[in-house]
Amino acid sequence: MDCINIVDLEVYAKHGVLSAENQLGQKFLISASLYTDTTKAGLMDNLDYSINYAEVCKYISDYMTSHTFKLIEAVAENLVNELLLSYPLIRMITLEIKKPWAPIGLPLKTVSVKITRGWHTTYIALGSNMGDKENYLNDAITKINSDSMCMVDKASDFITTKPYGYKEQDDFLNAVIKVETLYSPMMLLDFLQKIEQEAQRVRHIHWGPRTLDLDILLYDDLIIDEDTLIVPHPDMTNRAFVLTPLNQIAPHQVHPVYGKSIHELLLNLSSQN
Ligand code: A4P
Ligand code: MG
Repeated sequence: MDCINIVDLEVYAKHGVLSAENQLGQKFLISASLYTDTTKAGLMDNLDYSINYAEVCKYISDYMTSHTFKLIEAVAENLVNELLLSYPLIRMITLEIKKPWAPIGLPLKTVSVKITRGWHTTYIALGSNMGDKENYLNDAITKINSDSMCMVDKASDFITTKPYGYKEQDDFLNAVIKVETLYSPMMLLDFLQKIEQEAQRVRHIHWGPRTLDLDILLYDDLIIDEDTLIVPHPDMTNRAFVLTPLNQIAPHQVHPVYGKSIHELLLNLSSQN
């Protein structure tokens, strides 16, 4: 991806663990790589299609001087989030904060923290088969979209489906949404589980009735195999109630394990049934 680089922007600010650092302040040097697509701005020679680096430098300088954190890790984490939220054209940032005057009682050139954060594309399956199903799905989409760390980019139609797995239960209403998020996969899972809990979801039977089920289907091209999170969702390729709405919004998306598009996976599944 294209990149706009800011190198060693100098700011006098008051971050540090020692109280002297918070009172007297010291010099910080900030470098930022702003990943974005510069093609349109380049072809049109028009700043409206790019990120104004003068504005970003002022933003960083103002942020550094109007906040006080103990750790430069915290400065970096918070500043990156604010930049990603304030400048929608930035897809990813690598930010380095150097502290050349770090008071450690020994000579050093500089100490720094460098982090990379950005927007990620994830697909989330929604399901409900209790109470006002449509309302549970709509409510969940509104909650996800209202969170500052998430933007719902696309939503499939809501489809009524016969129960898969445990059959002695009401029909489901299912959908899939495409979400741009700043959450890591684990943070996203926590966030979605909170929304499930708010829907008064109680778990009695595995694959049994539920007011709201939110499953992470895909997260970029990542393959995750942790105790509490498996991505891509391990059973998604066997589920028409997942592949049908996913195919509606992302037919050409490639499954990172099988290397096949969602459209192909749906055709395979249909031919088996
Ligand atoms: N977990 C692991 N990976 C993921 C992931 N990618 N996304 C863990 C979300 N969670 C993931 O899930 C149990 C645990 O899975 C979570 O705590 C998380 O750490 P759960 O939803 O709390 O429990 P569950 O519902 O009993 O099991 P599960 O496997 O989530 O059920 P499913 O797979 O969601 O299936 N038929 C139709 N037609 N439509 C449906 O929507 N849904 C189910 C439930 C069954 N039949 C259905 C439908
Ligand atoms: Mg689930």
